[in-house]
Amino acid sequence: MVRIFIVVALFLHTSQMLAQNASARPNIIYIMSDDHAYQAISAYGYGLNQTPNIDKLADQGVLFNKAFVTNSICGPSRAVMLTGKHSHINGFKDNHSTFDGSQQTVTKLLHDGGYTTAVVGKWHLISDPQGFDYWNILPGQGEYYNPDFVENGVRKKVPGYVTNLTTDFAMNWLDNRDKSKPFFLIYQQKAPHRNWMPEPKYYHMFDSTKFPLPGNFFDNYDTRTSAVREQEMEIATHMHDFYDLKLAYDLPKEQQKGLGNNWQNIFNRMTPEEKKEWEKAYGPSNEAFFKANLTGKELAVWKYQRYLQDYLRCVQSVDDNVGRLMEYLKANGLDKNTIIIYTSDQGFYLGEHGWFDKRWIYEESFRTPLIVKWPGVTNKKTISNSMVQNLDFAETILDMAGLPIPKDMQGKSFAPVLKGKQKGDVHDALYYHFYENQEHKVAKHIGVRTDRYKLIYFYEKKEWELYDLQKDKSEMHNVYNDASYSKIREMMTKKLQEMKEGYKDTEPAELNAPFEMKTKNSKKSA
Ligand SMILES: [Ca+2]
Repeated sequence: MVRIFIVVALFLHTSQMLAQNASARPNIIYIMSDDHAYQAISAYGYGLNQTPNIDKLADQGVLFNKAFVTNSICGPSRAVMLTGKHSHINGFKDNHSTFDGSQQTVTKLLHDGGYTTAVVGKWHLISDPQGFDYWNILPGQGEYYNPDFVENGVRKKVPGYVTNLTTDFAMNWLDNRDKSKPFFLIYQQKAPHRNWMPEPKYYHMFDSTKFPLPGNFFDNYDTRTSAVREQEMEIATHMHDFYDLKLAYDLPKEQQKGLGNNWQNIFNRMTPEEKKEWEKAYGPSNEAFFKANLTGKELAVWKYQRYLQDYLRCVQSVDDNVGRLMEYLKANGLDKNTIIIYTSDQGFYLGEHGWFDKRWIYEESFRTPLIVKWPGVTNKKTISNSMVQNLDFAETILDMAGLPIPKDMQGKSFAPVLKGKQKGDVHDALYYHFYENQEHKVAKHIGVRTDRYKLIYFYEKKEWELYDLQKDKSEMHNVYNDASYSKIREMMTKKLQEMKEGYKDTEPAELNAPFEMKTKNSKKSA
């Protein structure tokens, strides 16, 4: 009798512990939109648009003002997030790479640690996802209208708008998941990636809005290196009339090449009814545009306005769908124990320096929005100025899940910042390396940013830039050759060298700074 009692008591004790553990371990939803600029989230205070649902996350979470990436482009950023390792270590350096899915990832560690795992939406790592109980991803960049999805290896065309469909698939998996385990869901929107095709209900949003031009929209790149002067990402010059600016529908055969062909294929995904609705929406303003016959600065400003209208329309659907997902969590009793991370794979230029796109270590593309809501931990709106990086995401997620962080990951958990236990910087300096120089002619570069200064080395061109961010937030004045900054230049060059070695980056082999660096030995002999 006593023995039976002990056995029953032990059983009850064990099952209680398991239940407690399960409830103590938070669910985690990692939301990453593609190319979502922090300037286009109203919680960041830029006033371009309203994102009430993302703002609600910030109302109960920590909004990071100084979150950065290591390599500002789609695939590489995703690989860094999954591995907690720089591009040269995880092997995915540019969008022409293929991710080695056999390596250690945060997903596999969570899965081994008792989580059920899924990824829906944008993936862009070429190889199939590994470590996920369920995956339903867009092939490549994905399409806005009636996109193909690949569900656990099976590809099919799905009618609908991509941003809504991604949420449908996420909620469907949540309904059908293994509910005995905590979950980790990677929910990644394609929007608002180029070529910015809005949901029909937003075709006329911002029709009468005149967006203010950034102060440096007509940047002439004075004091900057040839790397900057030779780029091809200016709104005025490098946007495509049909693919980017939607100034044509069906194109004549001879124009159906390059991005023209891309546009035609995208347009042809629409049903005849959808095409009619599209032409009705864009037709009158296109007609007015052709009549006006704009040139020079007026033409550049017109392109900027259309770019922002379409970009921000796409963002609106992203925000709606964050709202849908949050409502789902609440309705299913999951809101109290689910951590929400909202971020983008990098920042984006909304006309700053006259640009669209990303890639550079300059602030708009180096930075990324980051908001973390952790129920029971981050209960009121908090702004953090701690420097953190997407290199830290895997470590932070493992830390929040109560799992150990492998020693070979290169970032740091910023969970102490979320808990309010750490006020200072997570990093005193950040290292950056951009490799891809095919599209937009952005030269390869490495760089380091401290709280005040930024040093950039375009190593194939052997050109340097240095910025004092306290005096020059918009990075318009390269002070590399300014004698009053010679000590800073030396300090930052040493920092770059140290970080490059610390992270085991071997490219470029030498920094070849155009001045004699005082080493420890030369100081001694001096
Ligand atoms: Ca991206």
